[in-house]
Amino acid sequence: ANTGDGAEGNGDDLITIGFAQVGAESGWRTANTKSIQDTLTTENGFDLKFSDAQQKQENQIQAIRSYIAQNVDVIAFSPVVESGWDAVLQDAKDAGIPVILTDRAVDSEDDSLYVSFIGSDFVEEGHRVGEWVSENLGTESINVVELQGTTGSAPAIDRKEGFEDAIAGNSNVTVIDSQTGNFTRAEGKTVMEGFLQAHDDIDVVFAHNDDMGLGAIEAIEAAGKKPGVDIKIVTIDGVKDGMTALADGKFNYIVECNPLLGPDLAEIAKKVVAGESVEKRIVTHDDAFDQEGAKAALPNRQY
Ligand code: GYE
Repeated sequence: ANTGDGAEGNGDDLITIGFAQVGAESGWRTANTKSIQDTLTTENGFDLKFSDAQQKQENQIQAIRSYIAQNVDVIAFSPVVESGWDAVLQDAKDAGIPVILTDRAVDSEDDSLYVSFIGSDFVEEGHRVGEWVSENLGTESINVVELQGTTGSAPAIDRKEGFEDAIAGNSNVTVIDSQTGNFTRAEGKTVMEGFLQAHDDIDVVFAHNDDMGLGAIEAIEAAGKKPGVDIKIVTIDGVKDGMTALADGKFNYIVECNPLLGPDLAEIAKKVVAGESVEKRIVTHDDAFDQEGAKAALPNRQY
């Protein structure tokens, strides 16, 4: 592939794409990786090079640098944190390799460093959770603890902001503690154990993703309380385990975050390589579910 002069590439007309994934921290991430690997296949015209950064920015930068060195046609990645990308993105640009952001944003001021950004509106997701809490649980005075996603990541920053904005007008709703659980089930559980030791008046857990909420279930049950009843749990993602917990009454509300970004990525990559113009921002559609909604949706969930 690449410049089309026949001097390099894979000997056919496949598009070589390097994808630098964040890691395998959550059910969402597993579904996202599967969507990308199932879509960017040779049958669909792609030669996919895939790397897993194990949630470390330095690994992601190294992967991107190796894709530049291999002179791939397109680089795509989901930035683990928002900041610190300008230098490597400038190198890709100087090498003439277009970059597509999937899922998470960067905070670079120069938006010519990437051609398109595909993913959900995380502020909106946090806002929808906050609205639901305020309207359904905030009719009396409630204490909320927050399990934040990875520090410095776009979804953690934006979901916190959206939630805070939505509850700002309701003085019944107070966030009494907030810490990162790094988007994993294990850390969600540990942080929740700490919250339960420090506070005996927790009414609601707001977890930035399902996995941390699932960890919180374990901590709450170990403390002899009923998740979903004694302590309500609201989360974001809508993966199978999260939807099952919601249908079982252990979660109370989920705002979906769609991980199936492979098809949009394939389409944008093809257009970019063909020299066509592409949309700078593609916002994915997200649903929301309460317990009854989860029961109805579960049989047809893809992930
Ligand atoms: O919500 C979480 C994952 O960036 C939207 O990352 C993604 C988030 C998702 O670890 O489960």
